[in-house]
Amino acid sequence: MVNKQKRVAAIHDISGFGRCSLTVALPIISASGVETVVMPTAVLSTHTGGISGFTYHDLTDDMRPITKHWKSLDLHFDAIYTGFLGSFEQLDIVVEFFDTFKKEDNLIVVDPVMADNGELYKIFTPEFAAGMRKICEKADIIIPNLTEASLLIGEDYNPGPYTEEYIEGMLKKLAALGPDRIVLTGVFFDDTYLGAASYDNSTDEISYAFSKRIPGYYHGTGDVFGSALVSALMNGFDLHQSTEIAVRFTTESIQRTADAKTDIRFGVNFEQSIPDFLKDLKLA
Ligand code: PXL
Repeated sequence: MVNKQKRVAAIHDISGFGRCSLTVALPIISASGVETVVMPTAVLSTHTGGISGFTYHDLTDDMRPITKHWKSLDLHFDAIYTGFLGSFEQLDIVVEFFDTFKKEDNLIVVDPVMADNGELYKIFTPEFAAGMRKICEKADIIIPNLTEASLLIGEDYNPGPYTEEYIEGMLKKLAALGPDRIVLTGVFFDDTYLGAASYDNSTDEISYAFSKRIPGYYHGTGDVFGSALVSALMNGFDLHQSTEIAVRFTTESIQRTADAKTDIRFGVNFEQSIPDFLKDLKLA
């Protein structure tokens, strides 16, 4: 049987070194058999998480012409996956992109990349956080961490451990912004396990996917997780199965990186998790 190949538009920055955003999304989604079309929002020498002296080239002015050109080619995307945006104006441009390419049968997946561990990334302002809410309102699925979730719903950050009641309240408040499905990362009820909660507003179903917590804050894991989630969804897995697959892939990548004692700022070794990931996706 011939399956029509899926195509995803990935809208993130490209940080040359440090394994996040497009240097993660492109290889992971492509490895899952999905064509990956990229719109870089900025070019940096490295990500901004704990590495000083990074270069930053903003690509805001290129994004409307790229959108226009893709529209002239009548491209269809099975999913639009957005992450790190490089300027305030890009929030409007992304909304225009959604309006141009949203169809009945495709998915808008927004990772509202802006904060972690209770803090906004240093290049973002509180106004940016308010703007990020606008693009989340247009999404079918959003994948915030708990810091981003608090910013989106305008509540103080709670560092955890959490209760099921708290997480379920967050999921429902996030769904009230507009997206039908939510995947919330960084969920833990005790010190042993860490994972994600998924919520489908149309069925009111909540599921959890956990794995053993590995100590340390590893950079870029949100992008590894989001890219794996999009890959699994595009390969026909449901939201809960996709969340489980993404948790496994991310945890395996973190574990290998921890075993190698790699600098936590250098991103995780997801590359060598790809064979197991493909088995999970039933592609190998
Ligand atoms: O992984 C999120 C991310 C993406 N892109 C850049 C970043 C970060 C997080 O710090 O700095 C440039």
